[in-house]
Amino acid sequence: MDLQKESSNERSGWPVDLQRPVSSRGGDKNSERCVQFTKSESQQACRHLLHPVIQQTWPATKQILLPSVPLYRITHMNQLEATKLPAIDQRTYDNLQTATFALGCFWGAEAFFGAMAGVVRTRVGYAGGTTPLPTYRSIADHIETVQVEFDPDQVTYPHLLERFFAHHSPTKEPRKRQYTSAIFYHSPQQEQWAKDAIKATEARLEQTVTTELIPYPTFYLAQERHQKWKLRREPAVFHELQKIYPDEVELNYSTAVARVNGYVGGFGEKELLMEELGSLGLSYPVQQLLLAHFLAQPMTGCSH
Ligand code: MHO
Repeated sequence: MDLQKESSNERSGWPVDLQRPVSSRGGDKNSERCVQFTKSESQQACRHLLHPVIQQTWPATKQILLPSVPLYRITHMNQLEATKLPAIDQRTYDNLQTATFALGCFWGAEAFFGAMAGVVRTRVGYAGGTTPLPTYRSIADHIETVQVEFDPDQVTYPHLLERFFAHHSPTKEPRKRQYTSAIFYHSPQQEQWAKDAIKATEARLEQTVTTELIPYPTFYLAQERHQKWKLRREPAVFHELQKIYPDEVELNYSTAVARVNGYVGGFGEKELLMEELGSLGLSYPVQQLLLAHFLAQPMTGCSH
């Protein structure tokens, strides 16, 4: 199949060859915006669609859910309409890296990392279990997880680890497997840094750290209502970003959206917010509203 040709389905944009069913292709009512792929299909799709989640290796038997709108549209849109995008989303990066963490409820965790300098994209999902196709309602043995793409020239993995350990209680037993503290390492170097950080945290807290250290597995993207949860609770702000990114996949891929999701929840540093405020794609009144939310919010985890 020539994936460079735009032989794509009108509605979803996936190449038509990938539209045919693989067994039931999901079937969960919450995954209607997802399409299920086998490994070889995913690899082809990955090359074509530049999907960040699947640029990893995984066992041949595993399948993965991808959003039903492919990211190559973003590439097209960036070329065609670059000037209409928020300035922060027009930046380009040579060498982004991925970090995957679990630190309790993923709503707050995504906002926490999204507001951090050097973090370029965030998304939430499920990882660490064996049950196929988890969803929020049938999470089974998976853990709520946040995945972060970061620019290592601006923020290092050890710094992300330091923030990870500072932001939750890594010595407590989780109230459910769903909220287990875990680091999913993507390379031997990340594994070593994580081990060092666990040791340093144990020395600092004088307690045993219960954080699980797990090789990066399949990551199942959560349903869109869980992505950028904090932002979705503030309609006046959310709707301006939705106007720029009417497509949910594009919305979730935006740095501006990741940042605003963090700032609206009170996360991040005021200096960075002031520096970035004009680059987030928001009108002047909504910039002021964002600032007001930032100053008023107590940096809550999961609640509204
Ligand atoms: N509010 C829920 C957690 C939601 S979360 C995405 C609770 O605290 O039980 O797990």
